[in-house]
Amino acid sequence: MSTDTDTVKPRRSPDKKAAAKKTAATKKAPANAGAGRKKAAARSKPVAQQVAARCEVLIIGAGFAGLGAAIRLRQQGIEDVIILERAGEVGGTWRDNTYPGAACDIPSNLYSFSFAQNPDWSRSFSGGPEILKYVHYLTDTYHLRPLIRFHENVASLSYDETRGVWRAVTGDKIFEGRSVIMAQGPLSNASLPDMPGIQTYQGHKIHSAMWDHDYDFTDKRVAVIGTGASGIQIIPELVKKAGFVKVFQRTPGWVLPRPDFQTPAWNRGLFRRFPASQDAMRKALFMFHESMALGIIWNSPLTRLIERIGKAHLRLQVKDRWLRRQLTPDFRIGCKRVLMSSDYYPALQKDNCKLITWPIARLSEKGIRTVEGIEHQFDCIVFATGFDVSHSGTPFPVSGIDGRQLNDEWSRGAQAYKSINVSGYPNLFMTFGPNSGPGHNSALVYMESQIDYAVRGIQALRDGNLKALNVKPDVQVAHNQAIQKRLAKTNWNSGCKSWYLTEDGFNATMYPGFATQFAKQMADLDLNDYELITAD
Ligand code: N01
Repeated sequence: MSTDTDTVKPRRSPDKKAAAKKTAATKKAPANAGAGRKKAAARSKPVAQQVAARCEVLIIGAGFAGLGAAIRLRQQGIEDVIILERAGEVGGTWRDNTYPGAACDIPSNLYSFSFAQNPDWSRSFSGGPEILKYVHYLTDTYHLRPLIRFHENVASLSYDETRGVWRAVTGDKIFEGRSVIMAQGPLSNASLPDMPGIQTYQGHKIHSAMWDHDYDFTDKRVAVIGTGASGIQIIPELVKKAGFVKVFQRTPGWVLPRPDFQTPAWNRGLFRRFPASQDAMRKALFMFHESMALGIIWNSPLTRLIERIGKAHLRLQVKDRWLRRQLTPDFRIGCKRVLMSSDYYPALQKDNCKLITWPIARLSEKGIRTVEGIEHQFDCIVFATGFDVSHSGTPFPVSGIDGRQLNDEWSRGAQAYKSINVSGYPNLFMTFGPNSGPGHNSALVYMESQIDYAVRGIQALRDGNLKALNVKPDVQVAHNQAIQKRLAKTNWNSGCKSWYLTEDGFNATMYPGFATQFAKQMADLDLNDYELITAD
């Protein structure tokens, strides 16, 4: 057995722990929470660091959202932009998730920016490396590198209301911006589960989002914990190499076939010569995914039809009745993220693969002990167990007017106005903010409309010579009441457990509607919804 040292450590932020305690109290999220503000303000008081740079717009994160925001800002003539990136390269999710088999489960023609389409996608569903190449293409084509400060990990963000300026504190520097676009991504913090014995295990540990490319899986005894979107992509690759793979499944998910094929050369030529043809393809894909919302988001006859397709896919690929039973989901399709794979079920049936459905009791020195008392011994455990999602907290302390802390206000579930602004935090724009998650369509479509909204807001500050735009609290409350009312009728809130929900079931993640509705809501920046604070 390998005795390599750990590659990742269990992570659970103290903020999140505190938030979890508070969430137990109630299911209803408050508009504002004042308690603890003074203490929190003191905590976040800037230390005596030097201001490294000032700019009009600070962007946090150089993934798809941050880079897209910088492109759109510049296209509107807003050039004074700094992007703070904690790593040494661009790419966010696609830089970090390099596990074997990483790919997107949304067609590439839709999983790209409408203003920077790529006619050369090699496959219908491109792999991680090709998506990362596209991110690099965006960075270089739009000359974004000079804007990026690499290795600047934002530790806190605070608003100086006297000056109307946001201060981002990184290790030993301060960056100031009149506006901030938070684009750090909702799934950027890999976390190992809080499993008993996780520190005891002496073998190799790898998290899906922090892959160890130096580890040789050849002939190794490998466990994969987790059968979500990451797990089902990793398993078919591991069974090709490892001695054996045991898959620890807690909840079987709905799996639909993934029609992945190589793009024919004529098709790429057509897209290059006639960009309108690619536009038309993108629109067709968009409308197809929109129609899926009727079955994925809401419970309808289409839900049953999609479930039938899922069951037929399972029946076609798995002949063993007992295995089929173990893989049959017991929740409504759409409640958790729908999985797309044509090679996951076949991989599970390879001679060197075994599905384990007994719950895990604990990790031991040599492997995993399941509740019926068996110890499974492994050289390596792969954790495809998901991320530390901040739906009831913020990735770093954010303090607004009067030192109010976003973490406190969100302790019972995050909420914002149109997913992008929060009252008391002027000129702060979020991408993938509360209730902007798509369940059926491309995340980039949602992201683009958020970016354009932020750009319009920043443009309004300029045009009106304003110091700040602060969304009115009552507008935010009314918006969220409507969102939660609509969410109550969706499949996400139909009773299963997923990363979309807080521990007490509050849905701070998903948008309860079509992507078209989301884009429509974001197309309209109504200044009446905001307190306009004029420049002195
Ligand atoms: O994480 P997940 P993921 N003991 O949270 C199990 C995006 N993504 O990394 O279902 C045992 O979905 C957990 O079990 P259960 C996409 O948005 C996109 O796979 O909670 N098992 C589950 O099976 C996705 O939704 C692509 O019962 C434990 C799994 O681990 C998001 O990333 C590709 C456990 C976690 O599944 C996250 O996906 C990949 C425990 N203690 C990811 N803790 C695309 O293709 C957790 N599990 C675009």
